Amino acid sequence: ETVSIPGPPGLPLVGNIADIDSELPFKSFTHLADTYGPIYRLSLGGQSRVVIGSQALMNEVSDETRFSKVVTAALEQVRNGIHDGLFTAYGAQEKNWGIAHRILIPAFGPLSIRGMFDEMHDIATQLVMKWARHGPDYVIPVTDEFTRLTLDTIALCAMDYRFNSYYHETMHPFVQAMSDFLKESGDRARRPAIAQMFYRQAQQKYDEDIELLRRTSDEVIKARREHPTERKDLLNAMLNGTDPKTGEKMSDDSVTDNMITFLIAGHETTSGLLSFAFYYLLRNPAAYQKAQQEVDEVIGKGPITVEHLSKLPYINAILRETLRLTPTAPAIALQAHENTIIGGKYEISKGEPIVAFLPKVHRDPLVYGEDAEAWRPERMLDAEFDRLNNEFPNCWKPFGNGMRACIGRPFAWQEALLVVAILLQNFNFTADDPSYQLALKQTLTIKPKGFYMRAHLRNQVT
Ligand code: MNH
Repeated sequence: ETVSIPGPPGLPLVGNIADIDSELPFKSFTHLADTYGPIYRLSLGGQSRVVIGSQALMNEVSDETRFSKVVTAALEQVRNGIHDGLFTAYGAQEKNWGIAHRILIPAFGPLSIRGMFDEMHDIATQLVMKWARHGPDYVIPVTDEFTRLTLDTIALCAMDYRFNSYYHETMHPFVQAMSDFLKESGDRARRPAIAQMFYRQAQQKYDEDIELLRRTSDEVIKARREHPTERKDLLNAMLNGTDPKTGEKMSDDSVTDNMITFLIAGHETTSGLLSFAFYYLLRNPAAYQKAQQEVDEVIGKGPITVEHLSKLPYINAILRETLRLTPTAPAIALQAHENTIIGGKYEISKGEPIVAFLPKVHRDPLVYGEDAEAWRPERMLDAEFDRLNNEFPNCWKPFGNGMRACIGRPFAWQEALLVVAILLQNFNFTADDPSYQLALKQTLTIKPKGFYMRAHLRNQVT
């Protein structure tokens, strides 16, 4: 017996466009789930899609024999700039995805990432120096500062390039172009195709931004080809690596697509994670104290080493719990390979996008209990985290699923652990406005909006 999937009624032609807040879809998706439950159907841009928000349904669509990633809306637009790069590729049917995937898996593996520790530390130390110099009168725009940090880190680790973002008020032209390109991709996804021709200036700016992104990457690649190095970075992995399956190398275009992909995929998400982590820490003094105590006991006042990072279980749990409530990539989209039924009774057509809205998946009361809405790092300590994942598979999916899961996860994790630790080691933080209420800013990712803090130096700067 099948039942029809509930959902808001919508209007002819425009469908449910009025049900989605274009500035903050997060809020609308949450509200719709509260109204219709863990599965509902929407019609957007002439296409229907199903939104899910429970562990049981997440677990079902994580089965890669029945479902796989689908590129929709904004992501489809991002392909205008980076084509079949890893993040925007349709899948294994695009040959470049497989070649890049197999060449890059080892380059993103734990060993390679350990090798990037010194460079991550270099950038993190610069941030410590900056905040130490500015002193507690400086009102830190948390998300902007972390975005400078994560961008400088990925550029240095991936291709030995220094944006030096801390020293500039305005962002590097590449960074501006990237951010404008992403914003316009999102806006284009919301415009009906027919309206596109009325946006001639926007189109021209979009084309120029893409040109600038590709030209800058090409220059970095050309410089490396002319002056080869022994560095074990992502650029060398892409230029010199051979696909073990086909024996092929990555094409020049594919190297450029993926270079830009890492800069895009590799900075906003981690910056958001760090920003939310500090927001929750300042809201939860007991957790803050535990975290600082962990740093003082494990690391003390000396320099942080890569070995320290595996001995910070509480900070590890803080990061997991932060991505549970505020997954900075808040949705992933999947499609069924055949017409099928999910949840035992809901019909889904082959190819229809199924949007897994992670903030709801991650708040499933059957998994996380009565206090599912509370930020409580203790539930994410290894023993409890393992129990949850065994009992409720796929209950925590901030890095996506299967073959198309995040390739940068170990990179992001090492960076985030290091930054939280080095900051707690060197400063006491206070909220600039103790009555700050969490507000979100949404692009492809989510970040806290209007969140500021102050940094009071504790020890000698390391
Ligand atoms: Mn990342 C894919 C989340 C950091 C590079 N990433 C994904 C997906 C999620 C995700 C979710 C799956 C998207 C989808 O199904 O459509 N990523 C994150 C989060 C962080 C993150 C929450 C930080 C926190 N990601 C990073 C970093 C890099 C990176 C850092 C690079 C240095 N991510 C990628 C790439 C993919 C991806 C590349 C696409 C992989 C593929 O499909 O082959």
